[in-house]
Amino acid sequence: MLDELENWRKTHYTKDVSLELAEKEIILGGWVRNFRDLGGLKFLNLQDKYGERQVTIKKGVVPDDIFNKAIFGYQDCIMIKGTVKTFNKAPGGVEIIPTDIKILNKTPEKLPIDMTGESISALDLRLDNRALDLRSLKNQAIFEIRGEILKSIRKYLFNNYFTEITTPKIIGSATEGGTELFPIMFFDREAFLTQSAQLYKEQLSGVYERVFEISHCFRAEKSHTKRHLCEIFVLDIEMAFADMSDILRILEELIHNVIKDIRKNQLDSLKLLKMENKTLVPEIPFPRYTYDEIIEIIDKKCDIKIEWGEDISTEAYRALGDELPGYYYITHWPMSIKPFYIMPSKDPKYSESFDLQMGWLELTSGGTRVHNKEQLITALNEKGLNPKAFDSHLRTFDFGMPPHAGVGLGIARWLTFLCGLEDIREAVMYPRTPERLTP
Ligand code: AMO
Repeated sequence: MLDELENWRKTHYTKDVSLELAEKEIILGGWVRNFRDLGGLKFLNLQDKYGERQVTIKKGVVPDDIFNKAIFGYQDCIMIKGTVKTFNKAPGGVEIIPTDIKILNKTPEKLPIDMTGESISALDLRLDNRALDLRSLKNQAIFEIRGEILKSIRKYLFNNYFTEITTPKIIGSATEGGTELFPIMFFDREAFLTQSAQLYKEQLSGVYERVFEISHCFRAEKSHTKRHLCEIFVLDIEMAFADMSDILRILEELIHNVIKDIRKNQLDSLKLLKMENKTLVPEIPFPRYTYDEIIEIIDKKCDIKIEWGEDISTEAYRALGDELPGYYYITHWPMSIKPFYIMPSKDPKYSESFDLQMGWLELTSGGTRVHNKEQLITALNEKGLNPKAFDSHLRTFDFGMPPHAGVGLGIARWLTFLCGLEDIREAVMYPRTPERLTP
């Protein structure tokens, strides 16, 4: 028989149960992380969204009916009413001696994945059971850090006169060139899921001057790497009356500030992930290398040849990461491998574009944009795109579009790195990859 919630309400989260509450009566609610029955003594680790506390159930100390009722399965959903006692060896330096218990929901005898923290189940199995898996202390730490990143990004950008925008995710035609789009039915017409807020954020930089959006984008790439997803969450920034150099400065200051906030507000999460000595506040400005300098480093130091004009291969990035392990910029990429909206350099072989790298990992791309309509139409034609398909976008360039520049940063890529994770899927609550559509 399961208990009813009735008028029981949590008085605290586990993290708030500290020595100051000694001898006070509290109500906690959560799940059974661990349960050991030693005969006359039972130990229960109750976890909630913020961590865990120990509940000690000793025969003769707790009422007999409560002692007898205290038989739990892993991840049973329970509430405990009890008194806080000082106990050095327990998490938080306290234990709870129960006066009453509610068992609100039971779990099967055997859970599909390990939830005690003693072993780590295979990632695919964990993802199959994600809502359960997300309760692990490691996942709690990862997603607390993610929350801090988003909060801190907003804080920094609002303090710097940016306006938060939201742009459509259902679009009528390609944003970035027609490839990698997911088609959908929009009533009786074909439409697409957006692959980037690019065009809308450019348009809105001509309205609100400094804009940002943090939102989903969709990439129909059949990539099977540890850094590619089909549904991504991207920070998009766009600034008017600015060029690439302004974005380089804003972005490094943002990264610097966000990591400072993570260390200030989420040090325990970093510690749980054993990243407290690795995820350090980086010095700014970040080193800047041109594409030409980078392919030379890859050639001279890594002994890998990149033909001028080619993208940098994964193998070359991996080797480069050994040479340049921190944050650094790669600027002035060949125009031939950049999208139509990127401004060519004075020497038009090159472009006013950049990537922010973290070692081997690409975190962002961005650059100065073309703001002249005729030049943009020429660029579309040169990339083999039909300017007619961009008609409504191009029209906005008739009405005084300012010079502008911007950047897009993949949140999950950055989180993967900040938390020292192996696979980007670990940095997303419900990842979408070519194989995974559920849960
Ligand atoms: P880009 O296509 O480089 O640029 O995307 C921006 C950033 O998003 C992340 N990202 C991905 N992360 C996981 N899986 C993927 N499949 C994936 N694709 C991209 C990366 C990448 O750096 N409109 C431009 C940005 C701009 O110029 O402002 C754009 O979308 O971290």
